[in-house]
Amino acid sequence: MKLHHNPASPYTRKVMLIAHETGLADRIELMPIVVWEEAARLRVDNPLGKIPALILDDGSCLFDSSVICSFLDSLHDGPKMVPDGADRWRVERLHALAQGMTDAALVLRSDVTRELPADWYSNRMRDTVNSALDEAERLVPSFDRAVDLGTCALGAGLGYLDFRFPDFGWRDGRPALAAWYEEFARRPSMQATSAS
Ligand SMILES: N[C@@H](CCC(=O)N[C@@H](CS)C(=O)NCC(=O)O)C(=O)O
Repeated sequence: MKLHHNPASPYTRKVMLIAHETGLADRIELMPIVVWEEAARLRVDNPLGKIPALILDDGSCLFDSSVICSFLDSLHDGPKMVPDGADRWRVERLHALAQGMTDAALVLRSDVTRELPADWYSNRMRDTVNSALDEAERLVPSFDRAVDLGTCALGAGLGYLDFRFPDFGWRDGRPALAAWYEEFARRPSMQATSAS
């Protein structure tokens, strides 16, 4: 396994902490990257242009850090990093708290480093949305009419784009995704939860 990695990234560090604690660190080859300078190279593996991203032996790539940690936890026979039973929700809640705190600290950090041109960060985020949409367009044939956590997250995200960014034009050039969403948006769950 290979990990797009930078020691300054707290999410990457969390993954490597789990790898060490579960005895898997030796199986991971670290591939150093500076995300702000090498977004194009990173997006080949992770459409979101973020680290950590773990390349598996079959060439597929797992992201984000929570998914990678769950994957690593499935590979070993020692004590699980996310326990079963009632303790699971205590651990998951603490994880969510730590993630939220880290997410907020990263926003503070990007404010500190704002000698960047005014639109640099929002342009990068726009590229990330488009790159994720392109990947979703590619994945639509694999959905097979599934209703699961993945398709519900996608339905919610696309609905948000329509709600807050009606001129974004996310359907342009993405006919499969547009057709999938048109049908998914008719589900009673989508109708019952619409903000608009
Ligand atoms: N939710 C993601 C967050 C990953 C993340 O934001 N990583 C930062 C580095 S610490 C990054 O790659 N930022 C680049 C960007 O946001 O474009 C995870 O848990 O993996």
